[in-house]
Amino acid sequence: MADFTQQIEDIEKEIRETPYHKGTEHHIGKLRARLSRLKDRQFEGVIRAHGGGGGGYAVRKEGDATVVLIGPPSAGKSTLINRLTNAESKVAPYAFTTVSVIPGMLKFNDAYIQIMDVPGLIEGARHGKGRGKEVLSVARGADLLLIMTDVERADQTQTLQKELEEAGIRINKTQPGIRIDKKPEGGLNVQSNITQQLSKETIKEIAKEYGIKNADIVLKENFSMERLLDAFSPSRAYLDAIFVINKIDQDKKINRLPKDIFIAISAETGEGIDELLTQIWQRLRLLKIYLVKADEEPGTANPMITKEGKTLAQVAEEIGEDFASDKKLAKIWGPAAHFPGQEVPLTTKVSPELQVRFI
Ligand SMILES: Nc1nc2c(ncn2[C@@H]2O[C@H](COP(=O)(O)OP(=O)(O)OP(=O)(O)O)[C@@H](O)[C@H]2O)c(=O)[nH]1
Ligand SMILES: [Mg+2]
Repeated sequence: MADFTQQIEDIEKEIRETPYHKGTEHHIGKLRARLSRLKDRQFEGVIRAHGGGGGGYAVRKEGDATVVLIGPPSAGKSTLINRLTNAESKVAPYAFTTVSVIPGMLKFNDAYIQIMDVPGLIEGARHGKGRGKEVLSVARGADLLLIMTDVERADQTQTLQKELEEAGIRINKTQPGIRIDKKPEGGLNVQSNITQQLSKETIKEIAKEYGIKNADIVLKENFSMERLLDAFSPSRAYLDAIFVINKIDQDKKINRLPKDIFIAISAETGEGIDELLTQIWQRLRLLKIYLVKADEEPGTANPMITKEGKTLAQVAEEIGEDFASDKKLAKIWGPAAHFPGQEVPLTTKVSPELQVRFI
């Protein structure tokens, strides 16, 4: 495995020693981009050297969505998956009880939500500590992460988040608003309707470091340098996460933590689990709709799980290509219908409790 450590140190030193101002911004941008690429390559090297997500780690995604439990050893991840699903993951009062990925299935609101229990994550995971690199590669495939620690280690949340960030995983952030249309020639053309904090020169330098020499680049948000580097890095993952503090049965004071950030539970007694399930459902943006067949009255006979933002055309495609091929419109009932049986185009978005007949 190639070792980029020396190159990384050299660039970090140069960045430290270069004063940051308008005149040096493009140079620092170039260095930061180079650094970011080296770190990505170093991390990829670790993954390859350890066989990536393979070797018994890759577990097929199943169900309507996949949630991965991330936390330090002994946080109670296995206790939680055992409570929520049919899984029987070993629980014990010592670190690294779980040594592989244990999947379980949770049925909630007619949806099948796959939950994955994984080994504990510790600082230095991305360099291969513990089972870190495997855990991180499983995390990347999640639709939602539960970042979980316990009352005695509430401060570990930040360590975990930092470890994920260092491994290219962005938590509770949107995908960067950028469009890059590569061209065979003509250089770089940077456009934006939004005032940018970085100069065009800096943006171009960063693009070039990522091997983009000819392209139209449209920026749809005001990019910080950090965020722009992310936008050019192909290996970033943007994941939603819920922060969970377990074992509140041991320490009630933890209930004073800000409720909009943390959910406090006891995997052992079941306290807070209903609230957690509600949050999981909301954050996965799952929706339940009902299909109404041609010869049926509108009702709740055929529930289907789908996701916020999908159109009726996409829902029809999911039912089947043959089914979708001759459908032009839909009739809808339920909260979103202006009147029962309203005809709508297939570009209409799904909404909760929608009853729909494709015609
Ligand atoms: N008091 C209390 N103890 C708990 C709770 N949840 C888990 N535990 C205990 O904490 C210890 C560790 O639980 P596990 O579920 O094995 O933790 P884990 O996160 O899967 O640990 P690793 O597999 O080592 O990463 C066990 O002794 C559990 O009984 C809880 O809500 N309250
Ligand atoms: Mg475990």
